[in-house]
Amino acid sequence: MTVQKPIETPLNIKAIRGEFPILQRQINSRPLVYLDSAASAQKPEFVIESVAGCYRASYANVHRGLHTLANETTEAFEAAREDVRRFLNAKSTDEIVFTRGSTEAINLVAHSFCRTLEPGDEIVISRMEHHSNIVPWMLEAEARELTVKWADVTETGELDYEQLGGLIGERTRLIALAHMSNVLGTVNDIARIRAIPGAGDIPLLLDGSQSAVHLPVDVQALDCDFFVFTGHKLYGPSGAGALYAKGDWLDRLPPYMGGGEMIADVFEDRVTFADVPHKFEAGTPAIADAIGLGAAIRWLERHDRVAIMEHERALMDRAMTGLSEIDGLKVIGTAQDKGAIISFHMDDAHPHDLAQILDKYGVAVRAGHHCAQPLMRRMGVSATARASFAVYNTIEEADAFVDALKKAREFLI
Ligand code: ALA
Repeated sequence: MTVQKPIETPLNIKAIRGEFPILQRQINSRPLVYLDSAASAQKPEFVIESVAGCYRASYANVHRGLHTLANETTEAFEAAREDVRRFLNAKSTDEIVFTRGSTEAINLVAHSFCRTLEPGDEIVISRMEHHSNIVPWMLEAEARELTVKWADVTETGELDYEQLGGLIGERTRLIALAHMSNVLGTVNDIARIRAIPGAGDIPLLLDGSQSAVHLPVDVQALDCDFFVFTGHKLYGPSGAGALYAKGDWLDRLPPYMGGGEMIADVFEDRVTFADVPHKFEAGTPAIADAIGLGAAIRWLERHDRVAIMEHERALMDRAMTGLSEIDGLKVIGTAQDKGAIISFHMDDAHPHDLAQILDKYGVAVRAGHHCAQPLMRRMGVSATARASFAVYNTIEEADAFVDALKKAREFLI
């Protein structure tokens, strides 16, 4: 076991861990070391109870009924919208749409925004995007004769800001980028992107799936037009996420899905729409999950966001130091500003084999292309293994991960 100095943090990590029942599990007769939170984080009792409590004690459909349960549930659902607003520092709850997650939120913007464009208009994305911030734009580009332009990524896994600047032109209608890469951990410099000549006035969508978890986020300070995130990575339930759309964007855009709840009146020859944000929330939403997302936010707000970020980065640094001692191990993504995600490969060992061997030691990591094939190609790999850290991880777990990898190396190489 590598012996290093303990990490100092004002957070009571032991108490935090105690709130996550699943972290008590043993995997293959060893304590679970859960390093796959970038894929989906575990849930504290407070969130579990909020979802269960909704079904147990106060559940009905929202915005429709006039009975007590319908009113209580609508109140809890709208309170969760206020939780999202406060969490992102949006100006108004009218800027917040509940979605199933980031993917649905980006599809919503892609569909509605691109309907306002002309053939030949351009969307700028980057090679470090998750497929959820690639495919929706490609689908729209094909349907509407738009062009998708690709910002490049450097060897260390940073955005090539200069090349990105060269993509901005008269036909650029939107820039859509990850705020923090799910593979590299790179945190993109949004102020720098805004400062690129011509880019400051172009609508900007940020995929906050990772950043909302790992960084304090303020959509007004970021000056983005759209920001999306998902609940299941934020210690909340799967099936609920949110879209932030600045100011009057939601008023200006046509709806995404049609159905109940999003209408004002339906006639045989025309439809008028509900006020925002309801215009974008067709059908019965994921009621209990949205309420659980609000609970996850309130749970997270009990802790200092900067302290969480520093704790996670200290764990990452500790693991990175350990990994640097392993022959043939290469970390993909070494940006200056990097959140607590480490993607790596080891000589010729297949990342899937690495993940399976780590699992034998109770260590859960993800392996594969991480829904980012253009990035894999750019970095010259077909897959990586990925360890991602969360607030509940400990220094002992960072060490256990490195030790398990050393054993995997002895076994595989
Ligand atoms: N988007 C999730 C990940 O990066 C699933 O693993």
